[in-house]
Amino acid sequence: MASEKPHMNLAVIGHIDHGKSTMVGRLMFETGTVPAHIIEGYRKEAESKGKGSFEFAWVMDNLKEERERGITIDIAHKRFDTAKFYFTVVDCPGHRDFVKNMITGASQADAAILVVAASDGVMEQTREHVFLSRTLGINQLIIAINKMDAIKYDEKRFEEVKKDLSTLLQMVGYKPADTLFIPTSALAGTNISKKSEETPWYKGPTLLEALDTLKEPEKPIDKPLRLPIQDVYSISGIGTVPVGRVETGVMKKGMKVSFMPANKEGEVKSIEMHHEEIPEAMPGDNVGFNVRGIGKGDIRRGDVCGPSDAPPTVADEFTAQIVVLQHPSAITVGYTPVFHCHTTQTACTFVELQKKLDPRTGQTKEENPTFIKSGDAAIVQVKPTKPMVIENVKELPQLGRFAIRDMGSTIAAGMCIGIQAKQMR
Ligand SMILES: Nc1nc2c(ncn2[C@@H]2O[C@H](COP(=O)(O)OP(=O)(O)OP(=O)(O)O)[C@@H](O)[C@H]2O)c(=O)[nH]1
Ligand SMILES: [Mg+2]
Repeated sequence: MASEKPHMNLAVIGHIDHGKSTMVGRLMFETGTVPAHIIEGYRKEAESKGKGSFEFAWVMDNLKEERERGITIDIAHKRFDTAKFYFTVVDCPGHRDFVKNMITGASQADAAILVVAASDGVMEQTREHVFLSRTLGINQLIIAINKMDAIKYDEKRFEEVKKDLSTLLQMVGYKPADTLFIPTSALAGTNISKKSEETPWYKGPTLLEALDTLKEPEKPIDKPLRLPIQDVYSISGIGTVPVGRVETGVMKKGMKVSFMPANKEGEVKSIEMHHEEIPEAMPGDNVGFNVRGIGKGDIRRGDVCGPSDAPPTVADEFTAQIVVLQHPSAITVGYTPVFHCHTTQTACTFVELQKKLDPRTGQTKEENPTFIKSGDAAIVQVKPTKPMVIENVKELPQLGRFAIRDMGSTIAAGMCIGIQAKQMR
């Protein structure tokens, strides 16, 4: 059902086992989205399978393997309402093998809750997720310092973890002073919907109150339409139905659209959201739409749909500003990792290292460096190994950010600051 409340896409991120799924389950419970008897059912079932305490996590973790291993593998979308917003929440996996699923989740989010277990503090995927959120354009972050029950609600430990997190936030460009840090227990329900007596020293908002302080995302409706394709279906009686989220602009019925880099054209016949037909789709809307003139095999995930008179830009080469998170040795010309940008995953070659920058000030430290390594920021020239759509971050930030991955880990992240476009017709 359509809601009167503004819509927010929320990602829940953080290191493995820090309580993300439990937190989402708890939020669904406290907002009345999931009734108590369902949780009770999960509690009994989980206990009988030796997985006691996973009852809230199971609201999110539906896959058999997820439940057996007690971890999240794929991203799952759920909906819940607060006083002010209706949220689509994406519970991201913390396991390092599933960071690519976390990237997909984070790239659809307007805001994130970072869950950090008070006992562990800042861990490897805490860093990686914070870094990725920033580069994927999540500007609003709320921090839940979780499992406070496991450390007897100790204020000193809370402050310690908060300090470490502040250093991390500062480093990647979030403002710690503008960020809410909340002591929580997802399992016990501490400071989620009610202030807890266990933390009399804490004067800030509960998690649900904090969620209502988020700012509604701007809807870039005056920009040209950009809708990265997530999937393409062929539905009998209807035809080809690509699905994806509108990033910028508006899609209207009757519109002539182009898919790039497939370089195919068609006309939008109908648009559907949550199984209801709608006349137009706005930024943030996840839609399926039927296009006349396009076959299922003509387009695929990673293509971007835009107006035929202002089609998405296909890059022959592009200039990127990147920050290297971790690389076992050094990045040199010729290196060809995979770039994750909107819904595409494309191998791209570093063809030129132009400048090394000071990551804090952005000032040039070295012209034409021979290599760059972990912790460096740089401006580089990149050539995709096959055609891909990317946009200048100044014009269309939603399509201009990317993560760079290689051998199962995130090497770097960055944004496109210049494009040599390929002539498509
Ligand atoms: N004591 C305590 N345990 C918690 C709390 N929150 C979660 N847990 C426990 O931590 C374990 C992992 O919880 P999950 O919610 O699955 O963690 P996750 O962050 O979703 O893990 P991944 O999705 O695999 O990254 C489970 O045993 C939970 O019961 C909490 O606030 N306090
Ligand atoms: Mg989980």
